[in-house]
Amino acid sequence: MSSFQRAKLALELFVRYEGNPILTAEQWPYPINSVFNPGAIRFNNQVLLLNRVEDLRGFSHLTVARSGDGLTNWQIDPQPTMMADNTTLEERWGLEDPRIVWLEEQKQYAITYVSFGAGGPVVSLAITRNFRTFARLGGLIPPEDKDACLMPRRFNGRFALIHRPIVRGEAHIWMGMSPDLKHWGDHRVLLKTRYAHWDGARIGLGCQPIEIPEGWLIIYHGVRHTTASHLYRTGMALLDKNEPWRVLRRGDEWVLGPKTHYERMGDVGDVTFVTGGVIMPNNKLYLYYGAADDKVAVAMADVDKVREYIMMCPEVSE
Ligand code: BMA
Repeated sequence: MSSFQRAKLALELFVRYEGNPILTAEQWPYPINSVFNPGAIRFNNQVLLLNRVEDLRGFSHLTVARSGDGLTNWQIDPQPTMMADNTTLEERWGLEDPRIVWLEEQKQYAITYVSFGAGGPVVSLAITRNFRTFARLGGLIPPEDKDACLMPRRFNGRFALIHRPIVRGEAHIWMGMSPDLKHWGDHRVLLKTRYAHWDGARIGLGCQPIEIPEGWLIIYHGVRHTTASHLYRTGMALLDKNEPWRVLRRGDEWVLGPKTHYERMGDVGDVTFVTGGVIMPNNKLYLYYGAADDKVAVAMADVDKVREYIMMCPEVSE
């Protein structure tokens, strides 16, 4: 398989839903500026999106929208589902970019989101059974940190968190371990930015890690700075199933990037920012993403083709 053939597969892997964008500010039951970067999960035989909604002060909160087919007839909660707790320093300026995962042991959903407070953006954890009431477990690792998700189960007795701290101005993807979801250690870099590539300036986790027979599929965003804008695109990597701190493969090319008018124009143009992934009963992977930081869109791929693609990607040697 030549690199041209693989690049062709990468280009054709994800197909945008023709009804995109699926959620916009105009549809909202109360006045807002924008809706984008949703966490996504299957819940009660529906697709549930926990959307980042920006109000007219520029602060964000989270609101649920549900749909049977994950594409149409979205039922949006009439009020914000999860508001920032303005009495805390941590959540002073809002809640952003949630990722959702089902914790197998706790039988609850874990939501990692960015709390935007005086100390800078920090990753916070909330737990829920029903997406109506949320137990807040607070900030996990000191700021500046974003783009985080828990793995759904323990490895060698410990929980694993994928996250994106800024260290010495560098924005790589890290993994930390914890026995109790409170104390974190054994921090290590999983994936680094790649100089001069599409993911050379910054990277961060996209949606929750997705378990496939070959390991954990990682969808991540990469940023390229140009004279005109910051291009936010999406690529893939594969982690070992039992030792997810080991990166097995990483794609050279991106698989989704700003092309359509709704991705190129908006509050922040040239952004595709994946935050939710759902495997549907038809064996398709639906990726939910913020388009230009003001609307929600979805792109779909055959899970078998995604697996074929990632196994064609170069192996990563440690
Ligand atoms: C990142 C995050 C996202 C946003 C993206 C593009 O740093 O803040 O919320 O979608 O930038 O503007």
